[in-house]
Amino acid sequence: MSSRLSEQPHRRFNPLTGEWVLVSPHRTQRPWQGQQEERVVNTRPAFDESCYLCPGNERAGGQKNPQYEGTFAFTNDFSALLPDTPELSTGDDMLFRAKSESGICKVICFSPRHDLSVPYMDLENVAGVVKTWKDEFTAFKANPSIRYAQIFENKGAIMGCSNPHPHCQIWASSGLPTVVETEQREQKRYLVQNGTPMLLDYVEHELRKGERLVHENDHFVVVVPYWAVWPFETLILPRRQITAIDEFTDAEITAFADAYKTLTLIYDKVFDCEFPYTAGIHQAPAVEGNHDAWQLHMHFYPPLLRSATVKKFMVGYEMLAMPQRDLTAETAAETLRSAKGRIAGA
Ligand code: H2U
Ligand code: ZN
Repeated sequence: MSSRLSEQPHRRFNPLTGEWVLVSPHRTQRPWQGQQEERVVNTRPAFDESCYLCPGNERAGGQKNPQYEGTFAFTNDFSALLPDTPELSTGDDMLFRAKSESGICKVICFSPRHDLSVPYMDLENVAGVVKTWKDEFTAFKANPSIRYAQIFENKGAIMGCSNPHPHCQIWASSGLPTVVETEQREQKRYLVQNGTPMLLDYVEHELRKGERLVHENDHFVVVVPYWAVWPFETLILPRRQITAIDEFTDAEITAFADAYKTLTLIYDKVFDCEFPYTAGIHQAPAVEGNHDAWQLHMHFYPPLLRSATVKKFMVGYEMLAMPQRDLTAETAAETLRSAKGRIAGA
């Protein structure tokens, strides 16, 4: 992009959502007298007898966790979606429209260790998490009442995570969630217009340009997307077309684990803290069909902006007009690459 444009206030287009983000590079120097978050440094024990996710402990619903050794998946005791919801609808009322939604919600503990988040787990164990995602997705695909499986991780109290024991969730639903529906529509539009999957074209451009690259291995690439909204937002993208996680080979499971582990380790190095984020995989619906436009990808949305204690707020103009960011995607990628340089052995 022309260097003059990147130094001026400008807007950038997100082709996945069809929305714009306002970029104001000159604004990073403004003073901050607002809210400060607590700096989160991990002082957790390997086992916490009061944790409802640790092996052998009792959960809120009264069930006891097994002495699990790898990942442990269970049905959420407070599921937002239930499998036996009757099919009801208000019909086509223009102003008061509703229909029932059914589904299954699962919680997946990454490992028995209460203290080990993804960046500090062995690569093999992170691969075990990715393998569990593949197995869960495959099972949901075989379930005729499920249309989509949303895999996500909320990390850190600042992101609403209710328990520090490393875990993620999968919410599988009878309908397509709205963000996924939007990305599907835009990817289909791109395929019709260009004849190739959007994110496959995109990753090739990013590899050629290099300015937003954070990490790459044989199968995956990590970039700060050109249209990033959150300060250190990133995307993990495959190098070949992969529409959903059930297509991952064993080598891709390990390579995806490497991207996940390395990126989160880089994040922890940026401000020397346990870096919070919400992350999740977008992929084709968990039903057989033509998913040619889809390219699986994982979004990371970390809220921290300028230090371990100052986060970005999505309020005011962002809520009422359009999202806005101060530092450019290129500057954020540079910061992440220099944090990567501080990882021992990198
Ligand atoms: P977070 O990923 O936002 O921390 O959520 C943890 C989930 O764990 C949350 O959805 C579930 C909550 O319903 N949970 C159980 O299933 N059993 C429990 O004993 C407590 C929490
Ligand atoms: Zn625990």
